[in-house]
Amino acid sequence: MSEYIPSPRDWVREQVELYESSSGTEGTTLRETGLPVIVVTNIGNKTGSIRKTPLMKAVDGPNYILVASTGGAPKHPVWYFNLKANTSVKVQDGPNIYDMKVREVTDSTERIRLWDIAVDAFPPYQEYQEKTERVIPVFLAEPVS
Ligand code: F42
Repeated sequence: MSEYIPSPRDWVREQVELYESSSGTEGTTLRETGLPVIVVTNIGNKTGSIRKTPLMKAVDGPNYILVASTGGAPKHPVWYFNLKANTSVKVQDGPNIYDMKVREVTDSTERIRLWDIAVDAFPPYQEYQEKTERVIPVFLAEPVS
């Protein structure tokens, strides 16, 4: 069993702690926005340790759209590389936890469709894309049957 290493960012670590300790009934929104958040458990691509990454909730049927925006920062978040290296994740959505497989969406038609759903769910993604040179990666997490 790998070790869990919490996020070095206080507000992120505290959100994960509250989310998990309340079994997904508290800490489930992004601060004052009231918009829903999921927690994606992933494996560190160098350490092999367990990482827990809160992300905005955007869904396409049973699938979750994961947007590697980090507020429009110039570099991809580290979890992007974790998901590229280890595609098995757990997604906690409120009280429900799902085993899922992720893939980066590279097909442009599919990406546009999923990006639009994600922006509807969390409009600041569009501003984040406008403020960074990189194309913000989009993953689709699909249930493992
Ligand atoms: N981030 C997003 O990108 N999109 C969102 O929709 C989003 C929503 C959101 C909602 C609530 C919330 O609390 C946070 C939210 N965030 C969102 C922020 C998100 O949770 C991450 O904190 C953010 O994207 C930064 O991710 P990061 O993976 O770059 O995190 C850094 C700070 C981090 O934890 N770094 C670790 C560290 O110790 O510095 C490394 C973690 C790691 O995975 N290490 C790897 C390993 O092997 O263990 C190796 C690292 C390497 O060099 O490859």
